[in-house]
Order: sequence, then C-alpha cells, then structure tokens
Amino acid sequence: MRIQTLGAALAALLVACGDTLPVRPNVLMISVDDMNDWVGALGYEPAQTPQIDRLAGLGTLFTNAHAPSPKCNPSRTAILSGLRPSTTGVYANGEWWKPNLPDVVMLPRYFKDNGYYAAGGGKVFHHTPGFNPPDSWDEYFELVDDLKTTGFLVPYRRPDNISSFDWGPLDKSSMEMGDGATVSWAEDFLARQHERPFFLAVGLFQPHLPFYAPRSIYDEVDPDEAPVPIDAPNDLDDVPEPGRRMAAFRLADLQAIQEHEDMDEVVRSYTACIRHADELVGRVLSALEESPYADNTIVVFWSDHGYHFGEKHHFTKNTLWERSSHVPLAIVAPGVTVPGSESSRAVSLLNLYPTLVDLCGLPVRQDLEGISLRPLLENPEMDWDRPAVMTFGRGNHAIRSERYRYIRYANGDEEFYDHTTDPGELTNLAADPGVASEISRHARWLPSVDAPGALLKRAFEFDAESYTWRRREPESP
Ligand SMILES: [Ca+2]
Ligand SMILES: [Ca+2]
Repeated sequence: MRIQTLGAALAALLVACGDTLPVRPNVLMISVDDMNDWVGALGYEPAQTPQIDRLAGLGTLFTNAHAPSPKCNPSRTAILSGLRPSTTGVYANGEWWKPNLPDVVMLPRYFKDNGYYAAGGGKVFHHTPGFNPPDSWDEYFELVDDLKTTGFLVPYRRPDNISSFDWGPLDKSSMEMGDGATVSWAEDFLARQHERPFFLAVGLFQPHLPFYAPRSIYDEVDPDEAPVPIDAPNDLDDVPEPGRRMAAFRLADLQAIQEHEDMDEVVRSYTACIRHADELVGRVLSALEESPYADNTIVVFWSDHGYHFGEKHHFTKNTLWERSSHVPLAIVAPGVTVPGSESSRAVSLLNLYPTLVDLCGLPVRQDLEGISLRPLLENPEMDWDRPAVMTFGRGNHAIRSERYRYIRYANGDEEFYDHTTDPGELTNLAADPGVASEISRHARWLPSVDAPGALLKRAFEFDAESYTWRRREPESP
C-alpha cells in the first residue's frame, strides 16, 4: 500500500514535472530603430510592409503600444533592464548605464544566466562604444558600417541644415548594407545546430537617419504615395512651455527642410528605409521558418520609439506626444498567441522583459517595473487598466491609456488629449474642468521617483579592449 502510494506520488510528480518543465522555447527578438507606426498592419494605408504585417499575423499585434522613452538609449535601456528611466536616471543618449547600474541584469544576460545561449547582432543596446556589454552575450555580431553609421560625416544636404542629417538612395544592394550583414549572420545562426535554447536578438539600424536606402528600394517608392504629414498651424499655442521646448529640438532642421520643400523627399527616403527594414525582417522570419526551431521559438518585433515629420511642428522624436511614442509591437508565442489576433490595450515596451521571462518559464523577477503581457496574449480583449508610461528628461512623463494621453512636465504643466475625437493630439484639454477626474485617474500612474540623471559617458575613461572604465576626476569648477 505504502509502495503504491509512493509510486503514485512519484508518477504524479513526473507528470507535474512534465507539465512545468517543457523544453524551453527559443526567443527571436527583432528590433528596428526609429520606426514609427507607418506599418500596414497598424492601418497606415500607404505602407508597404508585407513582412512585418506577416509577422504580426502569426501572433498578437499590439495596436496601442508605446516606447518607455522617445530616444534610443533611454528607451533601449528601459526595455532591456525592465526598469523605467525615472528609476535608473538614464534619460538621454549620453548616460552610460553600465557603470551607473552595475548590478542590473539586462535581458540577454538574464537568459544567459538561465541556461540560454545569448546571441546578438547589429544595434540592440544603444551603439555608443561601451553601451553594449560583452557579458550580456555568448556571441555578438557588431553592426557593419555602411555609411549610414558614418553618415553624420556626409556634407549637409543643405548649407543651412545645421545638424547631421541626410537622406536619399545608396548604390548598394539590400544585403550590402550594414543591416544586410546583420541579417546574413542571423540566417547563419538559425541554420546552425544549437544544443541549448537560444535568445537571439537581431537589431536592425533602419530606418534611423541618415535616411539612406538601397537605390532599388528607393526607386520603387512613388514620391506621391508617401504623404507629408500635416504641420497644423498654431498647434503649439495650447502647449505649455516645456512641451514647446521639446518640439524645438532640431527645429533648424525642420525649418530648412520646409523652406527647401524637401519634406516629400525626406518622407520618401524614410519610407524606403522602412521597406528595406521590412524586407530584412522577412528574411529573418523565413530563415526561422526553414529552421528546426520554427515551432518552438517566440518571436518579438518592436521599434524603440516613433517619429515626427512636422506634426506638432517637430521633426524626429524627443517629445512626449503620440508620434514619438506609438510603435509597432508584435509577439508570436507558439501555443499561447492566436494567429491574427490584435489587442488595442495600451501597453509599454517596458513589459517585454517580464513577458519573455514568463513565456520561457524563467524564474520570475520581482524587481522589474513592467508586468507580463501573457494574459493579453491569451485574451487580447481582456480588461486592462494599466496604462503605458513614457518619460523624457527628469520629471517629464506621459501616461497613455487606451483612450487618453496625459502629459505632466517637471514644472507641473499639463496636457490632456482624447484619442477618440483627436488622434492628432491637436486640442489640449488639460484646462477643461470636464476632464479633471480623468486627469487625476491618469496622474495616479505617474512614477513616484524621479531619479537624478545618471553619469554621462564622458565622466569615465573607458578601455574598449578590456571593457573596463574608471571615473574621471570631476572637473574643478
Ligand atoms: Ca532609436
Ligand atoms: Ca494644439
């Protein structure tokens, strides 16, 4: 009897182990840089992004997903650390997270520490030297320079275009571009035999500026099919001063582009860059589908933030508005997501880290600030009251719920927009007493800490060879 009971218990344990310890899925994380929501799957009609649309159709597309910050380094640091900019103090591109956050275990490192083979290529972390720590990876393929990365050295397109910025076709094929090399590496990686589950991060640099695209793709974009967004006159009149200051970042570029009537060419080139990214996403996806890992790999696709082309009289990112924050996000999780499903709940890319930990059955991390999106992957229309929070600079935040956007700047100034009637965020309702209760409902989600800015890269002497750094003596006043 006792032996029978023991046997039954053992059998039950084995069944339980069988349930809870399946073969861990692989992860393929594809990211793009500065790609806004001009994606077919998100309803942008001029877009031709069949591959991104195909990827989204394999799982769950989030139609209301937002970046944690409207700039490369703060957004990527938040996504990969699972911690908000307001917690880490990484608010801008110069702040070097590694010496500032020595104990933070970044996403690829967490997978590596839990038995995964962590491989990355291209631009995953912000690509200033030293921002991509070698201890995060078993293998890394550095972004190959294709003139996009050194495009800042190209003579300015216009003499009065004061910043580093250019656009147009390059006489290179898709695979001769730096992103092509990254994708080639990823294709080889997926064709290889892997003994451990892998975490593979493929970081495309497109469509980041300079907006250089292979000529064959550029030539295919009909200049009339990519409309120039509307820069509504006087739109900033109801925006408080800190918001107008954010909008003025790269204002000289915007003015030069508009004065020379170049915006159609800028938009055309950016569109070509998106299509180039799309083609490469398709190659990686096909390589996965042809590999032995097709049925046991979670695929995640995201962009680090959005982009303005004159909307709210702004060019690039660097604002707390929808154009800077709204991004494509799709997750394909075999056995969890329903192909072709969509969720319009407001979600942040900050949720990616806990989501992947959850989907792969890794030990749960209590210290992360996002939460797993698994419930939404299983039921995309479930109630979800948690908004997406976005931060730019210390103390400036946007709270995006499914319907509204609330912005509060460090000095207390506010904006409030209703997306059901005003998707372009043209009318700031913050002073309207009718929305006061909604504003307080949103303000509850403001971060409770606003950490001081982390130390800048230039505060350290860095040796790339040994990956070591030393704090410089603070300059005397
Ligand atoms: Ca970026
Ligand atoms: Ca306005």
